[in-house]
Amino acid sequence: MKMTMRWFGKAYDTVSLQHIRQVPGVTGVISTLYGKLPGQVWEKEEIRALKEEVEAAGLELSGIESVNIHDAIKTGAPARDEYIENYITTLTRLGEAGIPMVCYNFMPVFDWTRTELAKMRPDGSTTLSYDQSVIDTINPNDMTSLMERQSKGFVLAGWEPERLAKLKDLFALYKDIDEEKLFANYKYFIEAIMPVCERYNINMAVHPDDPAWSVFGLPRIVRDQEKLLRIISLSDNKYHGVTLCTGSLGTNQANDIPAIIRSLKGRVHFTHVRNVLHTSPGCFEESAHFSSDGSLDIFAIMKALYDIGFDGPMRPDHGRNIWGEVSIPGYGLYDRALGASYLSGLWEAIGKM
Ligand code: DNO
Repeated sequence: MKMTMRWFGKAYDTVSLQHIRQVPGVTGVISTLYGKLPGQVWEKEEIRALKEEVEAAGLELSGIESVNIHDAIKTGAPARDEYIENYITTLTRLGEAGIPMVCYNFMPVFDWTRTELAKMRPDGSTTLSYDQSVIDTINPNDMTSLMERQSKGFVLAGWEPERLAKLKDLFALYKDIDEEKLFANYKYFIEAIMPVCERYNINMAVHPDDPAWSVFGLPRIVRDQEKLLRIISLSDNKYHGVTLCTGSLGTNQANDIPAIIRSLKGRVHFTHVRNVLHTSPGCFEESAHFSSDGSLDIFAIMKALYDIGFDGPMRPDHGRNIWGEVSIPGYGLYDRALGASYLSGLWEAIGKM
């Protein structure tokens, strides 16, 4: 396992590479070219500059999160082949730069969804939370203002303004797309990109849907063990794998995450480890990483990852905002550093057991 942290780039992040470098055990960052729209080709020069900046700080660029997928690919629209070509060009350039892992998602319209970005916890920290009853009563078009109101002026990955401006059109695109069609379009995409991944040794890691169920009536297919195994069966190429995100899969209490990890041996290419606290049916909040603070057994999760020989990048994923830190919601330095240290400690202990 390689411990990493997500870094949004100088123009967007409140956390510097120098700070990340001082978190014990962290050897790399996961980043992306923010501002790139789904479908856009990434320039060689931009990739090189990002890599050099990270390496100059004594860190490794351990992977990209995300190269986003254009909706024409997800919906199987006529333009999909053109966008797949663009995706392949971007992967080729990332491969030439030696990037070993690319995370992406196959969620229609919305990426991760939360209803509050700064819910106050009893200890005075704030965190992201979700309440299904709010989602049930809200018009999807109002999600934009709900997120904007709470984002403290930061651009949230997955909630880029350019994307949200087109919500109505996006919903129209998915009108006839059900789970089966989404699976078929996914297979078409994976088959098309596997040769370039194989050529450059790029592990592709699909991120689970968050929360792990359908929102606003949109189909979502990356959400439980059965569906993950079906996704893996879309290609027997080992470069086709998953981002094991415990916080996303853990939104559904029926998901046995250690069992899911064991069933995906060899195909877990990236891990996001964090905890969630279930407060009532359909409601959860992001707790501190410790098992004692949330509903997930983080020790059992780390043990399962250790047992399957997981050797890819891991990141502590979201943290609470603590000690008065103002940051991109979920991506402050302090609580993620505590999370990284806790996870590295568990890993060392499991190794020595
Ligand atoms: C949220 C993230 C997601 C993730 C994408 C991957 O904090 O976990 O936005 O990066 O779904 O494409």
